[in-house]
Amino acid sequence: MEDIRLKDLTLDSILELVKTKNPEQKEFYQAVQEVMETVVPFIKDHKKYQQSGLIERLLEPERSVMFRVPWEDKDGTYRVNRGFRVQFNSALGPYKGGLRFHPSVNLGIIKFLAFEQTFKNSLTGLPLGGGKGGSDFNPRDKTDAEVMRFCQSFMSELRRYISKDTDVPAGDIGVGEREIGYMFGQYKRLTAEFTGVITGKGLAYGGSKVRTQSTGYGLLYFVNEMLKEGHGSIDGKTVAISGSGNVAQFACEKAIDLGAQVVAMSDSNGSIYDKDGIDEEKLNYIKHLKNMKRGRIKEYAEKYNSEYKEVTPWNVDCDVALPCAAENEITAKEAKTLVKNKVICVAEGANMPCTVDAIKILQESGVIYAPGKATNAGGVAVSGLEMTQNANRLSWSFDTVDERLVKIMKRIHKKCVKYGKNRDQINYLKGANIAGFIKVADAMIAQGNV
Ligand code: NDP
Ligand code: 2IT
Repeated sequence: MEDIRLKDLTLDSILELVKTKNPEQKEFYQAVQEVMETVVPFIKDHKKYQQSGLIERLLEPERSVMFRVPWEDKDGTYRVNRGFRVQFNSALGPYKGGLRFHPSVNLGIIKFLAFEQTFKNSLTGLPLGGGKGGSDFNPRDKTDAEVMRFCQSFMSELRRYISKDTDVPAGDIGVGEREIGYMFGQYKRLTAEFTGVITGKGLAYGGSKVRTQSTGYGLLYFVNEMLKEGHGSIDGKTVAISGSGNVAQFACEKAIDLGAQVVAMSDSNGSIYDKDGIDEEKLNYIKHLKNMKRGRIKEYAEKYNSEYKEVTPWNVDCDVALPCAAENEITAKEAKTLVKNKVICVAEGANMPCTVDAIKILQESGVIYAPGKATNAGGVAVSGLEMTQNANRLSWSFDTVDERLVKIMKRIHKKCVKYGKNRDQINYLKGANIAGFIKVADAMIAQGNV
């Protein structure tokens, strides 16, 4: 049998290689396709990036770890989950990226997230490599004590592969302040070190101000920049948001703050439609419902007498759609519905919420669309600022961090325009992919064939 290797630098050959080497990792394949569709034509025009081995190295994680996570449930039964950490690329700095606890987690999902993270982190301009991890554990129906035992067991193994200077995890779906606290506590206990090994920590023990808000706020700062290119601003626009977790809550908060009207939010069971708009008080209810009670969005509809349907939130009249839940929530079907309803802008709070077909439909219909690696980079950017504060034993004010976040999002927007502008149109996908690629590729070339 012949060696499996890249035949040439065409999109077809690259995708064939990825498929052959990673059968069944469909989300990873999709993420590579999305990046390479725009990066391959760029490489064709730039000889430097045709260097042998560069693309193969970019598509192969430096290291993938899978491990057993045994824990004891409330009935005294011993349970076993699978843990993952994919350290994708360290060309720009220590691996950086969140941990996801959700039953759908598998190696392909973590690889797609770590691959995307590499480009996202590059776009932030901070010295961060790309990684991601997690487990197929579902924290949703567990007691606090069960979650704590699980997190302790997870960290007992993960600690072998991470440190403040090599790999710094954070939260993602199913991993919020509670889980981060338990994992940080266990790392500290096992290593006897109080270091910034994980970000998204509570403010009492080394967390950064604005980290909780940063992904959602950053998304809105970016959307405002997008709308300034010919559509005014976010002020007065109608917004639909999917999800009601961390990213969705703070996207909603900043949208309200900037004068928009948010009419829809959701969870994995269904969505609410509130034609009067979600105001600050109603949002506080959602935060309490989701973060403290760990309840369902349906309860919002009961409390505020609004509509609830067991469907996605995309079939509503809105100017701006912000998918902030999970991958592939907007397929061709939802994209067509959004276009029919005259959406102006779709910006991703989640990672890869739009399928490849959905993106094409949006772009071809003149909707301004921007990918998560640009629009949701505010979360990891403030994580990077948390690392800096921890390393210097400092704690910056809310305004200081927020101002830096605004600057970072504006800078990312500029980079997207620089590499994505074609006459009057800005292709944000192209701009984000190429700008993210250049920095990583330059660093990889400089560091040799490693
Ligand atoms: P949370 O766990 O706080 O919230 C997730 C939300 O999405 C919940 O409302 C959840 O509903 C919903 N959801 C999860 N899976 C699905 C699904 N398959 N279909 C429909 N709804 C679903 O996570 P985050 O808010 O942190 O993350 C949301 C997205 O943002 C993810 O794609 C994540 O990767 C991305 N992201 C997060 C960052 C962060 O800093 N937290 C940074 C950048 C990106 P339910 O309660 O029913 O499960
Ligand atoms: O997808 C993401 O960028 C995150 N979940 C945040 C990663 C981080 O290290 O803050």
